[in-house]
Amino acid sequence: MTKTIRLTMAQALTRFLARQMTEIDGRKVPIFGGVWAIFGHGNVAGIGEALYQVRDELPTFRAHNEQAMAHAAIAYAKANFRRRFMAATSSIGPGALNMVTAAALAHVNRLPALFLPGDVFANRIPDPVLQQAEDFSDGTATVNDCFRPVSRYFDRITRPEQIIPALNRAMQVLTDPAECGPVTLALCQDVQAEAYDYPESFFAERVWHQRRPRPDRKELAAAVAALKGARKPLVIAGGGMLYSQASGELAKLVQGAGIPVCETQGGKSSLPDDHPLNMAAVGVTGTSAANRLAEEADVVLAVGTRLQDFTTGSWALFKNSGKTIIGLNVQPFDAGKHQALPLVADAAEGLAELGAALEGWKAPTAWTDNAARGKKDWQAEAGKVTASTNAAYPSDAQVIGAVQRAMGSGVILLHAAGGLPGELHKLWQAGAPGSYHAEYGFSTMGYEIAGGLGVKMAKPDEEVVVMIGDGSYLMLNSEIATSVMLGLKLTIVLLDNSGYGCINRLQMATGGANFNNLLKDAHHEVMPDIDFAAHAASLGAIAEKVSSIAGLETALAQAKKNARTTVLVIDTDPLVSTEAGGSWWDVAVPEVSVRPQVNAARKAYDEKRQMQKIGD
Ligand SMILES: Cc1ncc(C[n+]2csc(CCOP(=O)(O)OP(=O)(O)O)c2C)c(N)n1
Ligand SMILES: [Mg+2]
Repeated sequence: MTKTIRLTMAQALTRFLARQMTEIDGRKVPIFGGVWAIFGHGNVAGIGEALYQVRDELPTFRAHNEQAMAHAAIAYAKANFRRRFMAATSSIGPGALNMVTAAALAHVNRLPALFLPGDVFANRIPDPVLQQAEDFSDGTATVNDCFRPVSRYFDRITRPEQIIPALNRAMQVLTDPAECGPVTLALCQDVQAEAYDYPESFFAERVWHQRRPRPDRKELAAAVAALKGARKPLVIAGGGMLYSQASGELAKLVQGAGIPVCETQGGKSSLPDDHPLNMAAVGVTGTSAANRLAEEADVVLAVGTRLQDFTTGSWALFKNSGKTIIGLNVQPFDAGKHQALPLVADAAEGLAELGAALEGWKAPTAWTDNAARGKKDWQAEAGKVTASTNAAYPSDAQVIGAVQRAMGSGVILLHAAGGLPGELHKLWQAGAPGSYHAEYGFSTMGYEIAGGLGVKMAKPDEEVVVMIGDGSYLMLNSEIATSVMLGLKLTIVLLDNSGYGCINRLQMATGGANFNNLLKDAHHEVMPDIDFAAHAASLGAIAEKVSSIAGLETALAQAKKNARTTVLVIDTDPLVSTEAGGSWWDVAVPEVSVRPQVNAARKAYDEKRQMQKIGD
């Protein structure tokens, strides 16, 4: 007879999560690094009690905002190259909905996270309960249905035994490199507390390993033939390269064949910045070294990338109309984009097999030498814009230079939104794989600080540096207090340009009037004068406002020694960004306007659109 154990659904769930393991560097560790929780009536009695029971094996962490705690969970998974992840549980209603944006972030970035929002009563007896959104026409709809389009797997648990197949499916999705993304299990409040006789075997320890599919023979042969015919080959390294930990295979292939490499935001640090074949950032925020090659490339090996518009310059960057794209991707959806020759495989496996098949073949040396010259030119340009200055309002690039000089390439640098992503993509000299952590798939303002916290949980021995604008800081800063509380030190560099600087620049570039972006251009009775250092200090951080680039470097040297989260604030110029490098980006300009500046911008826009290519 099957041995069973009588548990509530919530107890079964937490016990199951605690028994899921993985192996990292030959060591068995829990695959869930813990559970983030903010309790309310929808989860405190059920999941809350159950988490308490397993607190030694599966720690629970308390946060201040559900979106932020989910950001931390997602960043934890990214920093672990998707080998380990976390869960996040909320009450019903606002707590649950606060996590929806984060679920979308994980969905876009293909990152695993388990969302466990509380849900309404399955028995419907006390309806409507506090925070229940009643639907006039659909008795089954709850606010948690908002998770459906942003979850790779969604389920609502309305009976305790449903958790068995649901958790089985959840683990499949969380650990599958192709399907990987957020899983939402909406947990009806009454069902969390309901008991069932669960088979004991359900709670047996299980060790999960990352699947590494190898390429199909025909697809491999077609890709090899295309590469052997190339005169101007180029590799694009995307985030999948890092998730697959394929840097060694990449270096071997490109060094053997003399193929230059460029990197997306997600793929930056696939090769160290100083690798001679690394042209670094590609696309809208790319280096001139990478983009001039992208314009000419005849065979583009796109590895682990979604080919989003920032990478392709809205499909105006790759100008060689006879080009072939090879999509080396573990997910067929991505591998076949834009008529690419698909090469469906794990990046490391695919690169290793390509490397073996290409042994002895070399790209024309003129092409490889041309790449090396471009890299030298770019480094000279980058050196100029990041050099130290006495300017009262330095540029973002000058602040980046200071952070790089003070912290080196050995830190983990994190950013997400504002002007910084573009500047850092171009200018940051990344070190080891994973040392550059960009959330630029969803570019979520407010990811930065909570994301830094998640990275620090994953890599407690690393120095984590968060770079953030004043706008993102004001949107979501509360987890500074959590970082202090948990003893997880971050160094946060806050660039205060008094507003949404990058959107103001975009507004001007599209002919718009300066309107509603910088604080001075927004409706106000009193011009805000926010004391960010005082604010950060009130949350428990060590905080200082510096008044110069040199002052920032001194303060960063001290921050390195601090044991507690440190916030350094510096005023910056909202109008300056790095002109060098870059490529066109499709942002639709109004066809009709009373503003001549808009009409001029539209004319230029129509001309630029002629460069866009679809299907060739
Ligand atoms: C949640 C969210 N809302 C809006 C945007 C659109 N957006 C992108 S950058 C930006 C301004 C960011 O301001 P700040 O953090 O001060 O950086 P800056 O542009 O000044 O460098 C806005 C509003 C976004 N990316 N995310
Ligand atoms: Mg700003």
